Amino acid sequence: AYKFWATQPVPQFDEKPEEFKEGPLRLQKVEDISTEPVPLNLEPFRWVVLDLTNEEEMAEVEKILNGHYVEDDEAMFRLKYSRSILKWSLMSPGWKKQWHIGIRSGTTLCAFISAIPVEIRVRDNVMHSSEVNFLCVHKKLRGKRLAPVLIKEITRVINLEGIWQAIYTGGVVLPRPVSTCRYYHRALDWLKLYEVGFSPMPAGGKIQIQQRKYKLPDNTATRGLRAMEAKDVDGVDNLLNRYLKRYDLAPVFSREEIEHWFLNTNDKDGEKVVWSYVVEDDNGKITDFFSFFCLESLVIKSPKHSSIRAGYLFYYATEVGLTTPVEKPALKKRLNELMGDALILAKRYKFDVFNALSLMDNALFLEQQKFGPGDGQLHYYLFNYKAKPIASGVDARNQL
Ligand code: YNC
Ligand code: MG
Repeated sequence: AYKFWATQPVPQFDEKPEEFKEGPLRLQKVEDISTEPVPLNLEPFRWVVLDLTNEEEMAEVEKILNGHYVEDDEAMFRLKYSRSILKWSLMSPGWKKQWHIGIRSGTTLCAFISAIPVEIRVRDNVMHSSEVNFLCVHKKLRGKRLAPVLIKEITRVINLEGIWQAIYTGGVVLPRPVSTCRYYHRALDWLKLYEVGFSPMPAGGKIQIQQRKYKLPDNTATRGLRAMEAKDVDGVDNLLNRYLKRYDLAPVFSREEIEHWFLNTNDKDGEKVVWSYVVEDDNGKITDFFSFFCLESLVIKSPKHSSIRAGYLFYYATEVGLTTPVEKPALKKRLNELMGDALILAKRYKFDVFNALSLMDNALFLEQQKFGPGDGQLHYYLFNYKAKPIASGVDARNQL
């Protein structure tokens, strides 16, 4: 049934995961990779590399994504990317211009795909890899098999850098997820979410009762909690990379990446996209860390509200998870303290909803913090790497 994906180096559905021998599916050499773009054979389309340091070209990417990117099943909401969040997610350390690929018809950008370099660990194997995102085809050009061509072209330019693996996610089922997560949502402004049709009224419910259910204190409670600053980069680097070792599939962050993903000071004139907090103990040691980013959704049809401001839980870490053996009740207590404070901060910064996936140790706090399951699932995929199913871990950047 998967005409294109059946030809790609990914595990297929008729294989038995218990028998998977973990590792790459296809071995190639850079000298065997074509230096010519994949043929488009489709008039009037042509390939373009987008220069995102050029504000006009960035505006074109913004335009196609904001008009044609991911919507919910009922087409009520569509992800809405600010200039700042696009810079943050597409121009991370080591980014390459040639990994920002478009298809133009005349002067119009009508399709896009991108990748960034990342270091990914699958169990014990750390790989220089790529993260593919923002695959988008103009609504009027759907179903014309442009997606496979875009995927083949990004594969080619990634391969030219001597990189053979990729991680990517999607709401659609393809051969073959290595992990599957569910989205959870925690209302911060319940009334607004109700008015735009995101949150239903429970049977026999009342507005005031719902609002009371989601009410939060004004102030955070964790002693020593404060916003992360430049001086905390080493402390966070150390803590987070140790914490991520708890999981079977996780990124390995360089110091530069810690700065980029959690402080994002490169985009000085831009709007704030990421909020990061640390807990410093009496000896000046960073013992805990959490972060969330802002991604708006356009409300396609509501007379009253034009967008929803969503906070997405990003990475976190706590020393409490690093004692051996890990005491689950202690970790559960600590994560609930930290996430309770994250919600208070998100509310303070005017977020309407706080989202988290069922990844990392999130199961320990989702229910207690009044998150509810959404309809959306997020499937994680590895390209050219066969791995047995992975229950925990995974890369939180893939919510972007
Ligand atoms: C998808 N999301 O199954 P088969 S996520 C991958 N990811 O192939 P056509 C997808 N493949 O079944 P359309 C996919 N969606 O025949 C569909 N496909 O094997 C497959 N939506 O192509 C599909 N963005 O061009 C089928 O489909 C083939 O015109 C059909 O275009 C699809 O960014 C799409 O949801 C998604 O803009 C572009 O619907 C379009 O419908 C669209 O006829 C709204 O394509 C936005 C949206 C996707 C968000 C994302 C991650 C993408 C990962 C791509 C795979 C990367 C692999 C690694 C490469 C590097 C390797 C190295 C090293
Ligand atoms: Mg198409």
